[in-house]
Amino acid sequence: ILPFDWADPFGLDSQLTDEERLVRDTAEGYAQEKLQPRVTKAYLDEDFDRSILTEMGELGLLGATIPHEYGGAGLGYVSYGLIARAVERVDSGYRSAMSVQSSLVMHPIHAYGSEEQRKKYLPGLATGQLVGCFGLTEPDSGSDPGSMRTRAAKVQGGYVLTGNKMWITNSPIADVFVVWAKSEAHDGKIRGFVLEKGAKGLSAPKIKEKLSLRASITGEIVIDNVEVGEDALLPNVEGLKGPFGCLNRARYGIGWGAMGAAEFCYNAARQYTLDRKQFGKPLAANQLVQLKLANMITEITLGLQAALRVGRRMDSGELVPETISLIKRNNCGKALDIARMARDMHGGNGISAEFHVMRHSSNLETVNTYEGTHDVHALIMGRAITGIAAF
Ligand code: TGC
Ligand code: FAD
Repeated sequence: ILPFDWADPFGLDSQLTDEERLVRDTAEGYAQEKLQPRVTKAYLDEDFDRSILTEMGELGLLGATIPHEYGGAGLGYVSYGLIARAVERVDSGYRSAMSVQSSLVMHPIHAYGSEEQRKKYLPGLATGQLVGCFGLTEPDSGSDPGSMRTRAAKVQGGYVLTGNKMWITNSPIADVFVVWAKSEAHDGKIRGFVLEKGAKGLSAPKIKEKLSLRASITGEIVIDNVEVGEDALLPNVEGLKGPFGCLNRARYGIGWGAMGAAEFCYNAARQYTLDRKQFGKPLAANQLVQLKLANMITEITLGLQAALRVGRRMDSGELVPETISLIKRNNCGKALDIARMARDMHGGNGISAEFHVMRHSSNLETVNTYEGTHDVHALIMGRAITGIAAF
């Protein structure tokens, strides 16, 4: 009989390879040493420090699954998930910056781009010299991206794009914009285009006064008759499966990341209730408190184990999108519950920035919404369960 490990009951650590443990230790070391000390000020000031992307790039944390020849680390999806978990343990906004760059910008350029596009953009994105963003959502098209209005008209030698994208992570600081538009030249089908900062008619105003994900920068993309050459089109994908193919990877990473935020909150609630005394004994001596801690670590353990299972399947070439919906939905929803509970267990201190739990809880409101809301992922699963699309 072995003792119960309150931090890792199922021994996740022992299920990792040496390489995965090394990646995890690198990401955790960076996140704790470099990100944790600056997150509170960044959050309060609603400021994203651009140099975080170059720091991550130096450590190989951007585009971790992209092959070496394009500047990536050539790692598997379990390693990518471990990076997301380590970074999101500090802040969901920092994980956002990493996952947009890796899964939503580098992945489509690698998977759907020409060799020229790969060589032109991927090495700079891998080092963080270039920042990327992914424009799918529009003011009137969120859960239903198929209703997008952004259009690409054909002109001689290229395209002219027009439209507005909304709620776009990293857009105000982006150099490279992967934008999805309905293309006249392709029967109105959705196609991906790579736009570059500085193009005439392209701007990305910042969305201010967010009450969630404040350490991440979010903006619009205003595309006002932006003219691009033929070489801006991602040649190798057509239709919504283009953006969804990227979202599969990013949603999977969020499944891990949300558990990192939840682990922070569980650890904080455990330590706080052990240290704080009321009625002459530690808060942790009360049955109600122990029940809450037991519920937290149960959901975290199951959520991490599920994320590991999905990652192992992806690494062996089995990608089942509905299983990604399962972990994205469940892990975000449970992490949000855990963060709210941890906030409650900290009493009045729980609302202070110093204790971090309310920041995590506010962040997880976004994480539970973006990349497909909690309910939309239930509908994706519902369609696979019943064969009936309910949206
Ligand atoms: P539907 O008919 O289901 O599918 C259209 C085409 O796409 C294919 N497809 C997929 N391909 C690959 N992976 C998947 N997961 C796929 N899901 C669908 C499908 O086979 C079909 O292909 P084809 O060849 O037949 O054309 O499309 P629908 O319009 O009915 O979709 C409905 C629904 C609900 C599934 C979908 O619209 C959805 O997922 N909505 C949520 C939108 C969303 O997730 N937006 C995310 C925006 S990006 C973002 O939030 C980034 S935040 C980043 C950060 O800061 O971390
Ligand atoms: P809506 O689709 O209007 O949904 C509103 C509510 O209705 C939700 O509760 C939803 O679950 C529910 N609903 C919708 N349809 C149905 C239905 N058929 N049945 C039942 N309920 C339904 N997008 C990008 O493209 N790139 C980014 O980088 C990006 N970053 C983001 C960063 C932040 C901080 C935020 C907040 C969002 C970001 N998004 C990004 C957008 C995000 O993906 C969308 O907000 C999300 O997909 C939901 O769309 P919506 O906000 O339009 O909500």
